Amino acid sequence: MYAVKQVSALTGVSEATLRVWERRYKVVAPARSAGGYRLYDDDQVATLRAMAALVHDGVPASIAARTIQGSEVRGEGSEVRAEGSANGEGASFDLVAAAALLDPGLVHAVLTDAFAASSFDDVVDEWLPSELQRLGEAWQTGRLTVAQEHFASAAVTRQLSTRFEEAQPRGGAPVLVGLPQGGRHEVMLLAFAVCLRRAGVNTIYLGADVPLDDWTTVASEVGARAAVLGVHLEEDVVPAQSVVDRLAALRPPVPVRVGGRNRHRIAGARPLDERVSQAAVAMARDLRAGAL
Ligand code: B12
Repeated sequence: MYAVKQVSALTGVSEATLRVWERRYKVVAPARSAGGYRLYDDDQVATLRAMAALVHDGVPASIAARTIQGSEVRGEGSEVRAEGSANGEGASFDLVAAAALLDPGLVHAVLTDAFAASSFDDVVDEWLPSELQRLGEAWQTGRLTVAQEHFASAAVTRQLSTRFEEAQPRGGAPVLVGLPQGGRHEVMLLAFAVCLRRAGVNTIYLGADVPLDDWTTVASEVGARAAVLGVHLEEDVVPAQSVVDRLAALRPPVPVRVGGRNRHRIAGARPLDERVSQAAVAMARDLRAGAL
């Protein structure tokens, strides 16, 4: 049997936290010595080690507790929702916790619950950017691996792609939406493409890392009405500027609008609103009014 001090050394968890896990989450129920001190057996130490590993990976303690107790966390977005708010961790539908668990059912449930709880516009303007930022922080601070981040952003992309397909394709000269060569941050751009299609615009989504020459080729082939580029990183500025310049040199010229953090650094292209749904509605309005 081990005293609490020894268990703390074996698990790397402070004595105070061990007591909280016992009281609040009932992960273990240590025996007591004659003097009333806690005594843990090998199984209990193993349980606490497993819990510590999950928490270290960024899983909220309450979810970690239920996971190791084998309760029904998997596939239940409502569990994550309850935990998110109980922990005061901000997001009600916790994408980061789902990513940490690498559980396809759970991440799907988190996303479908988030989309079911609010309008599509609110999800893409408020919830999604804040969750992506949390995902980025967890990744940057080592609480999530690159694989866990990829797992979550791929799931988000799948959800958005489905909604893009569901939105009714329209006629008329199309608007091209994509990232410049080298650019790979496509989640919000895809969200914008969904909003633009929903706003009644014939939208061709080209996706990430589109080579420079392809922009002009495609624009000429389809008779593009306009183009939208995402400009996220510093490194995206020069390739994005080249696309804008090339499309401006076509006859007739193809006007470009830009979104993303570095959008203000592009000359000759109007920056879009930060919120993708607002940006799409405004662009659709301008297209209808011939003001583009
Ligand atoms: C997911 C992700 C990835 C995924 C992208 C997958 C995909 N399919 O999109 C992958 C793994 C590919 C990736 C790669 C990299 N990433 Co990354 N990534 C992220 C993460 C977690 C989310 C990105 C995202 O979608 N953000 C969307 C929102 C949250 O970002 P935002 O700038 O605030 O955007 C706002 C508005 O501008 C607007 N918006 C955004 N886009 C658009 C588009 C339109 C049209 C409109 C209207 C509005 C709009 O919406 C937001 C709401 O306000 C961020 C974290 C973060 N804080 O963003 C890191 C982050 C952007 N990545 C980062 C880095 C460093 C990289 C890499 C260089 C890592 C590497 N060493 O390989 C590469 C670069 C890839 C490349 N060449 O582009 C850094 C960037 C730091 C910096 N210099 O600014 C971040 C901030 C993470 C971090 N904290 O370090 N990444």
